[in-house]
Amino acid sequence: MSSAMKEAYAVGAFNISNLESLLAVVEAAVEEKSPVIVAVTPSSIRYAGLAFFEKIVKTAAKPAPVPMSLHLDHGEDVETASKCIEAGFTSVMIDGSHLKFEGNIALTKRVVNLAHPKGVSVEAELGRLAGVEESTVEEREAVLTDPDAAEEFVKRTDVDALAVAIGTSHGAYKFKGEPKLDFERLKLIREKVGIPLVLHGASSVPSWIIEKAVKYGAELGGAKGIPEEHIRKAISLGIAKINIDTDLRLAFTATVREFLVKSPKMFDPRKILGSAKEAMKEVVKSKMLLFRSSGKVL
Ligand code: PH4
Ligand code: ZN
Repeated sequence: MSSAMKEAYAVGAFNISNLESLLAVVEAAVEEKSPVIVAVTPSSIRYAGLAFFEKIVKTAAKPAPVPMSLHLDHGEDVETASKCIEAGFTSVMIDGSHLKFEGNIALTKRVVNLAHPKGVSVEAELGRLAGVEESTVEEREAVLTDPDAAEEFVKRTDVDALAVAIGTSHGAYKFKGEPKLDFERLKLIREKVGIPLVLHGASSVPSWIIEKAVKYGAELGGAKGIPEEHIRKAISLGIAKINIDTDLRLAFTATVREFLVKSPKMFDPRKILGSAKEAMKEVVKSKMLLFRSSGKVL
């Protein structure tokens, strides 16, 4: 991520929850010659088990001619982070963003102390990923990352990457009106914080995917994401890691719906899920081009 920061590109962190999403991410990274971060959350770990992800990601990463790291996304507690460190994850996020400043520092510091001796890097989050478009100035200040607090947080915790809140949120319904991010705030944070900055909730919710899903029966009225020009600007202002989950989920859903309608006689899961894998792979490849991480592996 440090070279991403210097060269003004970002590495994508793509959430996986099954074999097909992993294959999509790995194949895209190999074809795009791009470094990639494979991310799993505690809810995915509850779904399929830590050992499953550890084994399939390591198996896929070994022969891959590109750097692939395995990352815990939104780690909830020291125990989960510790299990992932022991299992050989390359980085872990500890998300203390729901805690008060001192509580977040204390939790993050505990994970840093466990991770660093094992060579595992740590991402933390300051500020909350909540929609702020209809908030008052006071409410926005309570939710978005304060640049001075970010500086102090990084100094006191020794984290390796910091997720910042500048107006993005998770999921497919990020804005009711015009998508707006607080780029001034991002600029100030960048001036005060020297480590890589991370943008969560960065899916663009492409209209072509929504239209396909809706055509085949999905109900997704009002879905809206982060415009691609906002992503370019965020990278130019110092974002070096970008998290994407929703766009892969949408591509999966739209494609499975279309496939089942168009091929009513098909009942081979490899064909059904294989079509979804191809669609997710195209999304990942387009993100790598957008983030300018394509072609970075010589
Ligand atoms: N993430 C993904 C979080 C997914 O518990 P869970 O597996 O549902 O959590 O960290 C993101 O930042 C994704 O952003 P996006 O929704 O805009 O893709
Ligand atoms: Zn996130």
